[in-house]
Amino acid sequence: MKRIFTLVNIVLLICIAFNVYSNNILVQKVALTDTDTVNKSVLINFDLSWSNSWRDDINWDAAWVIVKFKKPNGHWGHANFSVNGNTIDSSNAQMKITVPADKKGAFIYRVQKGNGDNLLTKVKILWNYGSDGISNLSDIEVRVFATEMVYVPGGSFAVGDGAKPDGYNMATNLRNAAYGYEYLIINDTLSDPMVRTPLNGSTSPAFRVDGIRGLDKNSDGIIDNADYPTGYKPFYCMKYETSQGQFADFLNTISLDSTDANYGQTASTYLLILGQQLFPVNPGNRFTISRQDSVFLATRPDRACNYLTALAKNIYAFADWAGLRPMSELEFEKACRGPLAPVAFENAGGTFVGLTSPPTNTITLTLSGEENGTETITSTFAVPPTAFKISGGDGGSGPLRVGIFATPNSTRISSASSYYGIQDLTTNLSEYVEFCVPKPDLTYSTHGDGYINSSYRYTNITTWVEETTAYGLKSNFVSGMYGTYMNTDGNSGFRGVRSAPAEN
Ligand SMILES: [Ca+2]
Ligand SMILES: [Ca+2]
Ligand SMILES: [Ca+2]
Repeated sequence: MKRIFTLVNIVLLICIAFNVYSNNILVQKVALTDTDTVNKSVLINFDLSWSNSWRDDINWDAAWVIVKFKKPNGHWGHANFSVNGNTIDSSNAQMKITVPADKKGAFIYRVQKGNGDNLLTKVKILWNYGSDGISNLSDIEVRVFATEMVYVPGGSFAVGDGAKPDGYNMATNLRNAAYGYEYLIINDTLSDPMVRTPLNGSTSPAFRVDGIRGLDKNSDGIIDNADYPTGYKPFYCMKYETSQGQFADFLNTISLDSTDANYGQTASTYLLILGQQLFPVNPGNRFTISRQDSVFLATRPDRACNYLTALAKNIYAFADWAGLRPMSELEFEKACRGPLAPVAFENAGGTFVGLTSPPTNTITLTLSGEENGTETITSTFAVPPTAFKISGGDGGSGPLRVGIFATPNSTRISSASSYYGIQDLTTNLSEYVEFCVPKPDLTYSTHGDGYINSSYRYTNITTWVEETTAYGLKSNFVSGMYGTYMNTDGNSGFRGVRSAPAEN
């Protein structure tokens, strides 16, 4: 038996502060100042705050900030930031602003170890508006969006958890091609051959992964996708699932590229048409976004957004709009367990889930308080994504407030928080990630540019989209997932990632 468990670099106890991870990032006091009409630049000013930020020996959290602007003709655009000239007037912690080379947004994060609430005043981001086709700023509307992300550092990790697919939320998994269901290590050399084994169906051709050099699709020792997101390379992952408030923000500021065939229509027309197309046909399951005239409104903005699917393609559209990208299944496993050794049938909290058949919907969760973002849940364990009944709050069956299982007293196990402090990876909604077989074309360096497409794909990044089997749903296990992406139910969600900028 080939046990290579010791090749995992670090096995540490978790020392991230698992305090309250409420989705309370806040942007206030947005203003434009210091307009330079010659060079066509302006400072976008805003205050930014979020709770329970940290930086420790392992990693840190960050805000990912993007700006959408509305031209006098009503069309929304995506602001490209300047890499230099960005500052923060005042902060209770030493912070850094990093704008990646594609200029699509800014990461703001601690540069020194510490934890607590971040209170940043007069964050100033330099926007070269001339480069975005704006000649003057009169009648420009600007909206600043921020989402919490978590840095997942580079390094070795394990893929697969040694468990045989059991049919319950694990219809397929990755395993060592030569050794039963044994897991593999992804490091800076070419891995052993691995395969995807479905519960019913044929095992995939073997492939190999080199953490740095990329993906060998056919296991012949020659790398075929050198830019594959292997999980070994560092990336930022959204701390929470996309919320209904975030998805409504997206629907309200859809940006079409000026070269798009439908750009000639009035902006309000394509906003309505595209927004409606990206919307569930028969929403239920605690989905609260509705269209009121030309505005999409979420009455429960902190609740995770369901009906996000590879089938409806709204996950690509959202990732493109946000300047992010989908996550590979290798990155998902890395984000969950970090460098720790796998546990069979474990969840993101690192423990055996203990469920090999679907819990019946007789499980009832009790919510306390109005569901306005402050509600809490009575549960001694983080409940996996499944159909359960909710008593209290709005009742029904469906997604909860993002991060609800993390409380001041919760542990990594009780809240199923990941090794890196990412929330709800194996709880709340199931989430779409891209398989590394059979469609291994995702690339580490390709991110959304802020503009979506009016075509049926909704994104111009064709390597994200596959019509048949490229995406699977991660449910309650770190390893393994549903074997198909053809799922449009009310229990599927999404979170985006972004590869770490060169400067960090
Ligand atoms: Ca090859
Ligand atoms: Ca989830
Ligand atoms: Ca795009």
